[in-house]
Amino acid sequence: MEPRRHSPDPDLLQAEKCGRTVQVSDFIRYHYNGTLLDGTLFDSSHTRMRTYDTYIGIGWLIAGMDQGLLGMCVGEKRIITLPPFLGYGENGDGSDIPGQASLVFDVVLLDLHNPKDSILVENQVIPEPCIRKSQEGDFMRYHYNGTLLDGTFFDSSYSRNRTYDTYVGKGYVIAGMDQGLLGVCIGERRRITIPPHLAYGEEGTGTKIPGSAVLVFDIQVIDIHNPADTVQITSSFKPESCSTLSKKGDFIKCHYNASLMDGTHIGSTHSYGRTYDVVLGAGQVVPGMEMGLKDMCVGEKRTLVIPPHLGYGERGVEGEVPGSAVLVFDVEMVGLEEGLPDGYMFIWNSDVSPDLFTEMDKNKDGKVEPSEFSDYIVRQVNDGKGRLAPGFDAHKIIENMFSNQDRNSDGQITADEFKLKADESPAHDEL
Ligand SMILES: [Ca+2]
Ligand SMILES: [Ca+2]
Repeated sequence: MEPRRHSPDPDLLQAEKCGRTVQVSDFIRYHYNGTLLDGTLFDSSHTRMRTYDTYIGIGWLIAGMDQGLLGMCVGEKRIITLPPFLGYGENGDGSDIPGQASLVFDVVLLDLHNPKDSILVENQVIPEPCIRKSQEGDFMRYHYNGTLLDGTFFDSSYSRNRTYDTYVGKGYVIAGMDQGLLGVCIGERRRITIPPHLAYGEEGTGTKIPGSAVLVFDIQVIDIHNPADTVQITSSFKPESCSTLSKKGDFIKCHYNASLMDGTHIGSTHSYGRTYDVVLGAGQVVPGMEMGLKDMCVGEKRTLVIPPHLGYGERGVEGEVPGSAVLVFDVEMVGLEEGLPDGYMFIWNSDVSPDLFTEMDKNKDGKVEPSEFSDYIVRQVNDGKGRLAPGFDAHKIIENMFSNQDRNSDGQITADEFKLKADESPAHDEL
């Protein structure tokens, strides 16, 4: 007599329904109530509050269970009835099960794997085009939902509202995840099913992941970068005349839209209602932006992909940019004012007057006061005879120029102080 199964579907139909059924040499975790034919309960995994975990089909179980559990799907319930010779035979188990007892097991299968399993990748949704696939050593930000094989939830990055961030292929995450995160596109979704020997093993972890549990992660990749990445610059539009290119010291005006790699909007000059004004090379913006705005002409449009080490780093910007995020800037340069040569804050456009000091000393008292100095420089700039470095506060520059000339810092420049400065400076210095 075979053990009778009161399961509606034959194994084959079950496999079609659930994808995988219990086979000989699999490892399974299940709950059961064991009763005699009269309904007397002799054993229950439920009352012990832990699953029964075992290999199947290789003699670890009584013969009737070794046969009766074959072909089950995870989540399936079965009632398996055994005759005594497939259970504990003529003598019973010596305590609760009498001799010649038929046994009834009410079983639900929770987990199933084989020690030979590797990870399983399925349910992939791959973006078109796939602009980048993760490689060993990359840094990835991703979201995940984690469940056990029977659907029991154990963890989710979505519920914390922040991505899980890690290096890939370097042993920072469980082995199965390290494998499953390789070759994944930015924006891709995939399900990674990980057997316990590539996850938390026989011990499990915490209160939610039992020993020998198979884990199922549904992940969504937000971004990928490598610490060796530089800024990626793609020019999407160049005006026909594009000869004057931005360089260090230039004062440029731009519009931009900023987003994360998954399209999340970060900010836009259009919504701020003003341009983004930058003196290149002055340390006013993150290094990636400095690099991305160089050699660009007015009217040009670019997309800049800035990795975090050239952007806002591991910390990000509170409430705006997540830590370690890759940023995407769609930039249009709308204005460029050429800067002064490196190190200069003021230059003469034409020849310097031979009698500067006298011209500056308007009230002819032999000293140049700050107001006389400032008035004079502003007039030269307005008349087109001199130029201040663009993008900075003109009053601050002029104040600095004055202090440089006022050697003894008494608030006025004498003819001697002025001469000293003029002697040691080549033409076209600050004054
Ligand atoms: Ca004076
Ligand atoms: Ca002085």
